[in-house]
Amino acid sequence: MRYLTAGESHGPQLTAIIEGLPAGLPLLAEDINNDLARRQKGYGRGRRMQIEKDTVNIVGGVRHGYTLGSPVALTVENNDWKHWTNIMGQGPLNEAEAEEIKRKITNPRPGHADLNGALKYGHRDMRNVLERSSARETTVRVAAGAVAKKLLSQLGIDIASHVLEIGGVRAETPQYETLTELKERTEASSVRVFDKNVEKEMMNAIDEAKKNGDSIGGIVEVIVEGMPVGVGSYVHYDRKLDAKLAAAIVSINAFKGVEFGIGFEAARKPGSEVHDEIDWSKEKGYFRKTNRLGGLEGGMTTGMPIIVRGVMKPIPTLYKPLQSIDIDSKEPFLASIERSDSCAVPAAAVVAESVVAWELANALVEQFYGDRMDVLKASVEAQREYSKEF
Ligand code: EPS
Repeated sequence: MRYLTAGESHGPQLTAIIEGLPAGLPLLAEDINNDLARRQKGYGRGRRMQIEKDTVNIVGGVRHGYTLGSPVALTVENNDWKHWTNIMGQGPLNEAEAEEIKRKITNPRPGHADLNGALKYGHRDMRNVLERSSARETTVRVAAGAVAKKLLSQLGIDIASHVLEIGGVRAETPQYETLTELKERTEASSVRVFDKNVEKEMMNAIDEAKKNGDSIGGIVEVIVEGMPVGVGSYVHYDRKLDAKLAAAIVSINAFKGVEFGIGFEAARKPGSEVHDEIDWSKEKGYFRKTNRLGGLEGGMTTGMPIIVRGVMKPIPTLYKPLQSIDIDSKEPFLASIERSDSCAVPAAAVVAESVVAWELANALVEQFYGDRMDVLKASVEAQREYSKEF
């Protein structure tokens, strides 16, 4: 499968086209809208989220509640567009309009795509860069991820995400019985954290950053249960599932690093404390006694829960200015104030969950069968039985 997205942050809409989804997957707008609403929440978001109320239009590939096997097209309108019809209009401007909006953006924000993007595409008005590099685009990545999650749920695979760290405030590793418990507790938290003891502290850190005109980042974790064994491959670099997941996480705006299982801690421990011992039982088949490697060995799933973490840097759009250079005057200036979020880590957890869901759904469809949901289901089930009895 693959998908493309299009659309600018303050343009009329965002679009995703998904190609290669099996026919016969039940799919309703509400399956997607729930995740769009989750992405909009989170303490630390700016004013834009009060303007938007993201809902999806399914405009291709679905009939009477089921996918057809044809491309699935999804759109989400930008409510803010009505305030930007001149600045972001598609047609040429008349003289009066051009005069009204003549201010170009010539002052790149440190840490954003502005300057590199302007140099790459030759844009003297850096609005042409920032409109697309904006994290607004993650709206339709979450929409595509929600479709992937629906496919995973049909195969008995469950996924959750939560926040582990914000602005240096670290939560305890969550102790939960079921993913449902983890989901219910973290969804009820305004910073999407399981550990109640640090919730207020995280919110205070966000308030403090906001007060100082600054921004803060953090760490999010995605957990997936129910993947069959052997998804991905060891035979070639571009078929390793952990490599694909790592690329997906780092492709999220402002994400700078990835860990699986105990992650970077593995550098400080001997092999005997890193690798997971193998066991077998009649009910479960092969399993690991621990899950330090986060469900992935040799580029393939082990059947244990997949545990992936991503590091998000603080958002580079700051009220507190950093030095930059105006590309017209070449004079130093203190970077401009744009409307921004002081912390988007809770929302980014939902984005991380979505991109992980996409990679896993894609790997399953590629490996087991891609045309029909019933055949895909039977094929995944057969693999589960096979690996139990192997
Ligand atoms: C963003 C800047 C803000 C954020 C935006 C990402 O938008 P605006 O420029 O309209 O104030 O709210 O995030 C979203 C719109 C979203 O849907 O997540 C940026 O510069 O990346």
